Amino acid sequence: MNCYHTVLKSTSNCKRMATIPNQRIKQMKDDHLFHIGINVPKDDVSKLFGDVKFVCMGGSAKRMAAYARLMEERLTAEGQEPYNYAQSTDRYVLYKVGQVLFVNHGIGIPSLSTVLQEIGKLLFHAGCSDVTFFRLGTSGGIGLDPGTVIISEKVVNWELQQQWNLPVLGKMVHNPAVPNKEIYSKLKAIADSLSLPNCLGTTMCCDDFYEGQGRLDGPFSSFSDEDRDAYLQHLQDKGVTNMEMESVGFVALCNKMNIPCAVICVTVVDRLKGDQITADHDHILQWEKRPIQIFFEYMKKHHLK
Ligand code: R2B
Ligand code: URA
Repeated sequence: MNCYHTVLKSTSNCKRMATIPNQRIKQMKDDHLFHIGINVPKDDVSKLFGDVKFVCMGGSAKRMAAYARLMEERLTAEGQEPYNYAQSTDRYVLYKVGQVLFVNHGIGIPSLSTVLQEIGKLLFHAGCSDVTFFRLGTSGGIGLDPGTVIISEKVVNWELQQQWNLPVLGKMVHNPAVPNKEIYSKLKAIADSLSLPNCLGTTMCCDDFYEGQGRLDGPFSSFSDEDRDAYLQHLQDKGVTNMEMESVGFVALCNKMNIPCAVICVTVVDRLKGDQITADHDHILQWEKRPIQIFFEYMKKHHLK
Protein backbone atom coordinates (compact mmCIF):
# COMPACT_ATOMS: atom_id res chain seq x y z
CA MET A 1 0.00 0.00 0.00
CA ASN A 2 1.18 3.52 -0.69
CA CYS A 3 2.18 5.01 2.67
CA TYR A 4 1.11 8.43 1.51
CA HIS A 5 -2.52 7.35 1.56
CA THR A 6 -2.52 5.02 4.54
CA VAL A 7 -5.62 5.71 6.59
CA LEU A 8 -5.19 6.73 10.22
CA LYS A 9 -2.98 3.93 11.52
CA SER A 10 0.66 3.61 10.74
CA THR A 11 2.57 0.36 11.05
CA SER A 12 6.22 0.05 12.00
CA ASN A 13 7.39 0.12 8.39
CA CYS A 14 4.83 2.53 7.01
CA LYS A 15 4.59 6.04 8.35
CA ARG A 16 1.41 8.08 8.13
CA MET A 17 2.04 11.41 6.43
CA ALA A 18 -0.42 14.29 6.22
CA THR A 19 -2.31 13.92 2.93
CA ILE A 20 -2.10 17.04 0.81
CA PRO A 21 -4.08 16.06 -2.30
CA ASN A 22 -3.14 19.25 -4.19
CA GLN A 23 -0.15 18.10 -6.30
CA ARG A 24 0.81 21.73 -7.04
CA ILE A 25 2.13 22.05 -3.49
CA LYS A 26 4.86 19.48 -4.17
CA GLN A 27 5.97 21.31 -7.30
CA MET A 28 6.02 24.81 -5.83
CA LYS A 29 9.58 26.14 -5.57
CA ASP A 30 8.55 28.59 -2.94
CA ASP A 31 5.60 28.41 -0.55
CA HIS A 32 4.86 31.44 1.57
CA LEU A 33 2.73 30.46 4.55
CA PHE A 34 1.44 33.99 4.85
CA HIS A 35 -0.55 33.87 8.09
CA ILE A 36 2.17 32.17 10.12
CA GLY A 37 5.03 34.13 8.54
CA ILE A 38 7.02 31.09 7.39
CA ASN A 39 8.61 30.67 3.97
CA VAL A 40 9.58 27.36 2.40
CA PRO A 41 12.43 26.82 1.51
CA LYS A 42 13.87 30.02 3.03
CA ASP A 43 13.08 28.66 6.49
CA ASP A 44 14.52 25.19 6.98
CA VAL A 45 11.22 23.66 8.06
CA SER A 46 12.50 20.06 8.09
CA LYS A 47 15.13 21.03 10.63
CA LEU A 48 12.80 23.23 12.65
CA PHE A 49 9.63 21.14 12.62
CA GLY A 50 10.46 17.70 11.15
CA ASP A 51 10.10 15.87 14.50
CA VAL A 52 6.63 17.26 15.40
CA LYS A 53 4.19 14.57 16.62
CA PHE A 54 1.39 16.62 18.14
CA VAL A 55 -0.35 19.87 17.26
CA CYS A 56 -2.43 21.53 19.98
CA MET A 57 -4.77 24.26 18.84
CA GLY A 58 -7.04 26.55 20.81
CA GLY A 59 -8.65 29.93 20.27
CA SER A 60 -6.61 32.28 22.41
CA ALA A 61 -2.99 33.28 21.77
CA LYS A 62 -2.37 33.81 25.50
CA ARG A 63 -3.73 30.39 26.41
CA MET A 64 -1.51 28.74 23.81
CA ALA A 65 1.50 30.61 25.25
CA ALA A 66 0.52 29.41 28.73
CA TYR A 67 0.20 25.82 27.46
CA ALA A 68 3.60 26.08 25.76
CA ARG A 69 5.11 27.34 29.03
CA LEU A 70 3.58 24.42 30.95
CA MET A 71 5.05 22.05 28.39
CA GLU A 72 8.44 23.78 28.67
CA GLU A 73 8.35 23.32 32.46
CA ARG A 74 7.78 19.60 31.93
CA LEU A 75 10.86 19.36 29.73
CA THR A 76 13.40 21.65 31.37
CA ALA A 77 13.91 22.67 34.97
CA GLU A 78 14.54 26.30 33.95
CA GLY A 79 11.37 26.46 31.85
CA GLN A 80 12.70 28.94 29.28
CA GLU A 81 10.28 31.24 27.44
CA PRO A 82 8.93 29.43 24.34
CA TYR A 83 9.75 31.02 20.97
CA ASN A 84 6.89 32.24 18.79
CA TYR A 85 7.73 31.22 15.20
CA ALA A 86 4.84 33.32 13.85
CA GLN A 87 6.04 36.57 15.40
CA SER A 88 6.42 38.34 12.06
CA THR A 89 2.61 38.31 11.84
CA ASP A 90 0.11 39.27 14.52
CA ARG A 91 -2.60 36.93 13.25
CA TYR A 92 -1.57 33.78 15.09
CA VAL A 93 1.07 32.43 17.46
CA LEU A 94 3.07 29.26 16.85
CA TYR A 95 5.24 27.72 19.55
CA LYS A 96 7.22 24.50 19.35
CA VAL A 97 8.17 22.80 22.58
CA GLY A 98 9.71 19.34 22.31
CA GLN A 99 7.66 17.52 19.68
CA VAL A 100 4.53 19.59 20.18
CA LEU A 101 3.29 22.63 18.27
CA PHE A 102 0.96 25.04 20.07
CA VAL A 103 -1.02 27.21 17.66
CA ASN A 104 -3.94 29.53 18.31
CA HIS A 105 -6.80 29.58 15.80
CA GLY A 106 -8.86 32.61 16.83
CA ILE A 107 -12.66 32.51 16.87
CA GLY A 108 -14.75 30.68 14.29
CA ILE A 109 -14.15 28.34 11.40
CA PRO A 110 -12.83 30.89 8.85
CA SER A 111 -10.05 31.87 11.24
CA LEU A 112 -9.36 28.23 12.15
CA SER A 113 -9.39 26.89 8.59
CA THR A 114 -6.84 29.47 7.41
CA VAL A 115 -4.21 28.57 9.99
CA LEU A 116 -4.99 24.84 10.08
CA GLN A 117 -4.41 24.51 6.33
CA GLU A 118 -1.11 26.39 6.60
CA ILE A 119 -0.03 24.15 9.51
CA GLY A 120 -0.98 21.12 7.38
CA LYS A 121 1.26 22.38 4.57
CA LEU A 122 4.04 23.21 7.03
CA LEU A 123 4.06 19.63 8.36
CA PHE A 124 3.98 18.28 4.81
CA HIS A 125 6.96 20.43 3.73
CA ALA A 126 8.78 19.44 6.93
CA GLY A 127 8.26 15.73 6.16
CA CYS A 128 6.48 15.06 9.48
CA SER A 129 4.86 11.68 10.04
CA ASP A 130 2.40 10.20 12.53
CA VAL A 131 1.14 13.56 13.77
CA THR A 132 -2.07 13.91 15.82
CA PHE A 133 -4.05 17.14 16.18
CA PHE A 134 -5.99 18.30 19.24
CA ARG A 135 -8.34 21.21 19.71
CA LEU A 136 -8.25 22.20 23.38
CA GLY A 137 -10.99 24.74 23.86
CA THR A 138 -13.76 26.33 25.88
CA SER A 139 -17.46 25.89 25.30
CA GLY A 140 -20.92 26.49 26.69
CA GLY A 141 -22.31 23.36 28.35
CA ILE A 142 -25.92 22.21 28.16
CA GLY A 143 -27.03 20.96 31.57
CA LEU A 144 -23.45 20.48 32.80
CA ASP A 145 -21.64 22.25 35.62
CA PRO A 146 -19.06 24.79 34.46
CA GLY A 147 -15.61 23.18 34.57
CA THR A 148 -16.84 19.92 33.03
CA VAL A 149 -14.53 18.54 30.35
CA ILE A 150 -16.25 17.27 27.24
CA ILE A 151 -14.40 14.95 24.92
CA SER A 152 -16.24 15.01 21.60
CA GLU A 153 -17.39 11.67 20.26
CA LYS A 154 -19.41 13.62 17.71
CA VAL A 155 -19.13 17.11 16.30
CA VAL A 156 -22.18 18.50 14.51
CA ASN A 157 -23.20 21.63 12.64
CA TRP A 158 -26.37 23.65 13.30
CA GLU A 159 -28.39 21.01 11.40
CA LEU A 160 -26.96 18.36 13.73
CA GLN A 161 -25.07 16.84 10.81
CA GLN A 162 -21.54 15.53 11.26
CA GLN A 163 -20.16 17.65 8.47
CA TRP A 164 -18.63 20.98 7.63
CA ASN A 165 -20.41 22.65 4.71
CA LEU A 166 -18.27 24.99 2.64
CA PRO A 167 -19.36 26.80 -0.51
CA VAL A 168 -16.67 26.30 -3.18
CA LEU A 169 -16.99 27.93 -6.63
CA GLY A 170 -20.67 28.55 -6.00
CA LYS A 171 -21.52 25.02 -4.90
CA MET A 172 -21.91 23.61 -1.43
CA VAL A 173 -19.32 20.99 -0.52
CA HIS A 174 -20.14 18.69 2.40
CA ASN A 175 -17.02 17.61 4.29
CA PRO A 176 -17.51 14.74 6.76
CA ALA A 177 -16.34 15.49 10.31
CA VAL A 178 -15.69 12.37 12.39
CA PRO A 179 -13.42 12.40 15.45
CA ASN A 180 -11.09 9.42 15.95
CA LYS A 181 -12.75 6.84 18.21
CA GLU A 182 -9.53 5.23 19.42
CA ILE A 183 -8.24 8.60 20.56
CA TYR A 184 -11.40 9.91 22.24
CA SER A 185 -11.85 6.61 24.10
CA LYS A 186 -8.30 6.86 25.46
CA LEU A 187 -8.84 10.50 26.41
CA LYS A 188 -12.02 9.59 28.28
CA ALA A 189 -10.15 6.94 30.29
CA ILE A 190 -7.42 9.47 31.09
CA ALA A 191 -9.95 12.12 32.22
CA ASP A 192 -11.53 9.50 34.52
CA SER A 193 -8.13 8.49 35.91
CA LEU A 194 -7.39 12.15 36.71
CA SER A 195 -10.80 12.42 38.47
CA LEU A 196 -11.78 15.38 36.31
CA PRO A 197 -15.51 15.98 35.85
CA ASN A 198 -15.94 14.82 32.27
CA CYS A 199 -18.08 13.08 29.69
CA LEU A 200 -18.03 11.99 26.09
CA GLY A 201 -20.37 14.26 24.20
CA THR A 202 -21.82 15.75 21.06
CA THR A 203 -20.34 19.15 20.39
CA MET A 204 -22.37 21.56 18.31
CA CYS A 205 -20.37 24.00 16.22
CA CYS A 206 -22.03 27.41 15.72
CA ASP A 207 -21.25 30.33 13.42
CA ASP A 208 -22.03 32.94 16.04
CA PHE A 209 -21.57 33.38 19.80
CA TYR A 210 -24.81 35.29 20.42
CA GLU A 211 -28.08 34.56 18.58
CA GLY A 212 -26.39 31.68 16.76
CA GLN A 213 -26.00 29.94 20.15
CA GLY A 214 -29.49 30.95 21.28
CA ARG A 215 -28.26 33.82 23.44
CA LEU A 216 -30.39 36.77 24.44
CA ASP A 217 -27.64 38.91 25.96
CA GLY A 218 -26.36 40.23 22.62
CA PRO A 219 -27.45 43.36 20.76
CA PHE A 220 -30.18 41.46 18.90
CA SER A 221 -33.10 39.43 20.20
CA SER A 222 -35.15 37.97 17.38
CA PHE A 223 -36.72 35.32 19.67
CA SER A 224 -38.21 35.10 23.16
CA ASP A 225 -36.82 33.62 26.36
CA GLU A 226 -39.28 30.75 25.92
CA ASP A 227 -38.03 30.12 22.36
CA ARG A 228 -34.45 30.02 23.63
CA ASP A 229 -35.28 27.64 26.48
CA ALA A 230 -37.22 25.33 24.15
CA TYR A 231 -34.33 25.31 21.64
CA LEU A 232 -31.69 24.50 24.26
CA GLN A 233 -33.95 21.78 25.65
CA HIS A 234 -34.39 20.39 22.13
CA LEU A 235 -30.59 20.29 21.71
CA GLN A 236 -30.20 18.51 25.04
CA ASP A 237 -32.86 15.97 24.01
CA LYS A 238 -30.84 15.36 20.82
CA GLY A 239 -27.75 14.61 22.92
CA VAL A 240 -25.90 17.89 22.40
CA THR A 241 -23.62 18.49 25.40
CA ASN A 242 -21.85 21.70 24.45
CA MET A 243 -21.60 24.53 21.92
CA GLU A 244 -18.53 26.17 20.50
CA MET A 245 -17.38 27.63 17.19
CA GLU A 246 -14.70 25.54 15.45
CA SER A 247 -15.07 21.80 16.07
CA VAL A 248 -16.74 20.80 12.80
CA GLY A 249 -14.22 22.71 10.64
CA PHE A 250 -11.31 21.41 12.71
CA VAL A 251 -12.33 17.76 12.51
CA ALA A 252 -13.36 17.94 8.83
CA LEU A 253 -10.04 19.48 7.79
CA CYS A 254 -8.08 16.89 9.79
CA ASN A 255 -10.20 14.13 8.20
CA LYS A 256 -9.46 15.57 4.73
CA MET A 257 -5.72 15.59 5.46
CA ASN A 258 -5.84 12.08 6.94
CA ILE A 259 -4.70 13.35 10.33
CA PRO A 260 -6.16 11.70 13.47
CA CYS A 261 -7.68 14.30 15.75
CA ALA A 262 -9.67 14.95 18.90
CA VAL A 263 -11.59 17.81 20.48
CA ILE A 264 -11.46 18.40 24.24
CA CYS A 265 -13.45 21.38 25.53
CA VAL A 266 -14.07 22.58 29.04
CA THR A 267 -17.41 24.28 29.74
CA VAL A 268 -17.40 27.80 31.18
CA VAL A 269 -21.17 28.24 31.58
CA ASP A 270 -24.27 26.06 31.82
CA ARG A 271 -26.52 27.43 29.10
CA LEU A 272 -29.62 25.96 30.79
CA LYS A 273 -28.91 28.41 33.63
CA GLY A 274 -27.92 31.53 31.72
CA ASP A 275 -26.36 33.24 28.72
CA GLN A 276 -23.60 35.27 30.38
CA ILE A 277 -20.26 33.83 31.43
CA THR A 278 -20.02 35.06 34.99
CA ALA A 279 -17.39 32.71 36.45
CA ASP A 280 -14.38 34.60 37.82
CA HIS A 281 -11.08 34.75 35.98
CA ASP A 282 -9.26 32.42 38.40
CA HIS A 283 -11.89 29.71 37.99
CA ILE A 284 -11.72 30.00 34.20
CA LEU A 285 -7.91 29.78 34.29
CA GLN A 286 -8.10 26.63 36.43
CA TRP A 287 -10.76 25.03 34.20
CA GLU A 288 -8.74 25.87 31.08
CA LYS A 289 -5.87 23.74 32.45
CA ARG A 290 -8.02 20.60 32.41
CA PRO A 291 -7.84 19.82 28.66
CA ILE A 292 -4.05 20.29 28.60
CA GLN A 293 -3.68 18.04 31.68
CA ILE A 294 -5.46 15.30 29.74
CA PHE A 295 -3.26 15.95 26.69
CA PHE A 296 -0.05 15.68 28.79
CA GLU A 297 -1.20 12.31 30.14
CA TYR A 298 -1.99 11.17 26.61
CA MET A 299 1.53 12.14 25.54
CA LYS A 300 3.03 10.17 28.43
CA LYS A 301 1.13 7.08 27.33
CA HIS A 302 2.68 7.54 23.89
CA HIS A 303 6.13 7.58 25.45
CA LEU A 304 6.70 11.23 24.70
CA LYS A 305 7.63 13.42 27.66
C1 R2B B 1 -15.18 28.91 22.27
O1 R2B B 1 -14.95 30.11 22.82
C2 R2B B 1 -14.82 31.08 21.80
C3 R2B B 1 -15.88 32.13 21.94
O2 R2B B 1 -15.82 32.73 23.20
C4 R2B B 1 -14.86 30.32 20.51
O3 R2B B 1 -13.63 30.35 19.83
C5 R2B B 1 -15.14 28.97 20.95
O4 R2B B 1 -15.26 27.96 20.09
N1 URA C 1 -17.52 29.43 23.78
C1 URA C 1 -18.65 29.41 23.06
O1 URA C 1 -18.60 29.36 21.82
N2 URA C 1 -19.81 29.41 23.71
C2 URA C 1 -19.90 29.50 25.04
O2 URA C 1 -21.01 29.54 25.59
C3 URA C 1 -18.71 29.53 25.78
C4 URA C 1 -17.52 29.50 25.12
